[in-house]
Amino acid sequence: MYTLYIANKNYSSWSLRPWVLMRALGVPFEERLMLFEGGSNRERFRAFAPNGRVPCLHDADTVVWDSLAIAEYLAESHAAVWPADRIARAWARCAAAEMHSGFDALRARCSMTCGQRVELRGIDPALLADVGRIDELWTEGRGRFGGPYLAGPAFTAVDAFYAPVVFRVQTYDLPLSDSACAYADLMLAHPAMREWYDAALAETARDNDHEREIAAVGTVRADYRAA
Ligand SMILES: N[C@@H](CCC(=O)N[C@@H](CS)C(=O)NCC(=O)O)C(=O)O
Repeated sequence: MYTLYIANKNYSSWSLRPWVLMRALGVPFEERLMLFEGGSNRERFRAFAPNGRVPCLHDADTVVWDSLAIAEYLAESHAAVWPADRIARAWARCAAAEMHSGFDALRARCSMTCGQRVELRGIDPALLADVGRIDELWTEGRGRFGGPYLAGPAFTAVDAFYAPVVFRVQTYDLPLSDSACAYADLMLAHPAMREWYDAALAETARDNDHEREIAAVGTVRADYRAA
């Protein structure tokens, strides 16, 4: 049985990727939720991950400590992680890698907070460019591979990598085309996404660093999290 270490479901975008992938694919795992405690969590997290970060997957003695590496590790035993079609698989890997190594403005300005609705003070050109590229990718993938998911008929790792963006779209009401909005709606209705979202809303722990980051970029219009 796999063990997946993650952090607060409300905030931890990197944790969401392998969690939603494994849930959507029906891969059984035990979840260990480690709460953020303000400041750096790295020393505490080093108890289970050599880099002191979440997510981290344990499979007996094997430790895999990066979300993309986790997806690739799972793919060796679970064929459904990536699309079956070779061209769709290459595209899905590129799009997941692009998310893994880019979109700095989106990460910096729109920190994931599933349970809140935030009106941004403004959308600067760098953020607009990131949102535009996401729209382009989502529209291209669904157009090329027939949808409704990014690389074809099934939920695969590339959808898991964009799952945190879907929650950000909902939180910050990011400007997307109708086709990209339709994909976000599809993802928000997925049972694995709903399970994560419901658990995020039920969390009562708050991390001051995340809360400060969110308050700095906009006005919180609604907060659906448990008090
Ligand atoms: N490249 C890593 C990044 C993981 C990451 O940055 N995780 C953050 C939380 S979402 C973390 O553990 N931060 C702990 C800290 O810095 O205190 C991955 O893909 O897994």
